[in-house]
Amino acid sequence: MTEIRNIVILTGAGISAESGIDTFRDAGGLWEQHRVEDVATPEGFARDPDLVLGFYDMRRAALAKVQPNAAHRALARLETEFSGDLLIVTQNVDDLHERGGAKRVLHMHGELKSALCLSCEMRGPWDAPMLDRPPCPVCQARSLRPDVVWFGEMPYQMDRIYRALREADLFVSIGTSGAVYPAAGFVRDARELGARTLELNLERSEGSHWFHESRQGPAGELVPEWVDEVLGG
Ligand code: BJW
Repeated sequence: MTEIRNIVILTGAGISAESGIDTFRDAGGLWEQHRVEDVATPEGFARDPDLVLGFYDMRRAALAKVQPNAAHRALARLETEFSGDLLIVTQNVDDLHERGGAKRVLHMHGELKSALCLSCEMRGPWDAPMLDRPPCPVCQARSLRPDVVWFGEMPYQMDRIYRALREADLFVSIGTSGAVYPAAGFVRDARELGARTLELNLERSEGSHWFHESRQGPAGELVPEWVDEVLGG
C-alpha cells in the first residue's frame, strides 16, 4: 500500500445506526415518519415552527439515551494513532464522534446541541428544548432555531472541506446514502483531485460506482477492521 499522509473521512447516519439513532432514508427511517419538506426546510419551519422545534427537541433529548459505537471509537483511535493528517467531516447532527473520543470533527450539517438566533445570529451550545421559545442568551429575543442545515441552505465550512479534499490522498465515506449534495459529490471531487476513494456502507450507495473500492457491512464491524489495516499496514 502506498503511504497515506492525509485522510478525509465523510460520515453519515449509518455510522450512528448501531447506536440506536434512526437513519433518514432506510426502511423505518426519519423520512418515513416525517415529511422532509415539513421538518427539514426553511419553508417548513416558517409554516409550522412548533412541528419543527418539537421534532428537533425530540431528537436532541434522544441523544442522552444513546452511546457511541465501535465505529465511532475506532475513528477516534485512528485520529490519535495515525501520524498523518486526518479530518472527519460528518453530516450527522449527533455528538457521537466527540463522545467516542474524536476531536478533529467538522459538522457540515450543524449540530443538535447548538442553537442559532434568528435575531442576532448568535450560534452557541444548546442542550434544552426550544418549543417553549426560550430567550437567546445574547440578545434575549425568543427567536432561536436548531443550528442545523436544511435543504436549500449552505452547509457549514465548505472552504475548509474543499481545502482538506485537495490535500487528501485517501477519502473514505462511511454510512451515507450519497443522496444529498454537496456531500454526495465529495467522492468525485476527491477522486478528480487524486485521492484513492473507499466506501464502507451497509449496502452499495447511490454513488458507489465512483469509489475505487466499496465494502458492504455494518459500520461497527467494517470501520474497526479498516482502522486496524491503516494503523497496521
Ligand atoms: C449503514 C448502517 C450501518 C445503515 N452501518 N451503514 C438536484 C441535484 C443535486 C442537488 C440538488 C438538487 N436539488 C436540490 C439540490 C441540493 C440539495 C440536495 O442535495 N437535494 C437532494 C435531495 C438531491 N442540497 C442542499 O440543499 C444542501 N445545500 C446546498 O446544496 O447548498 C448549495 C450549495 C452549492 C454549492 C456548494 C455547496 C452548497 C443542504 C443539504 C442539507 C441536508 N440536511 C439534512 C438534515 C440535517 C438536519 C437533521 O439531521 O435533521 O441532512 S437532510 C439529511 O440527509 C441529513 C443528512 O445529513 C443527509 C444525508 O443523509 P445520510 O447521512 O446519507 O443518511 P441516509 O439515511 O440517507 O443513509 C444512511 C446510509 O447508511 C444508507 O446508505 C444505509 O445503507 C447506511 N447504513 N445502517 C453502515 N449499521
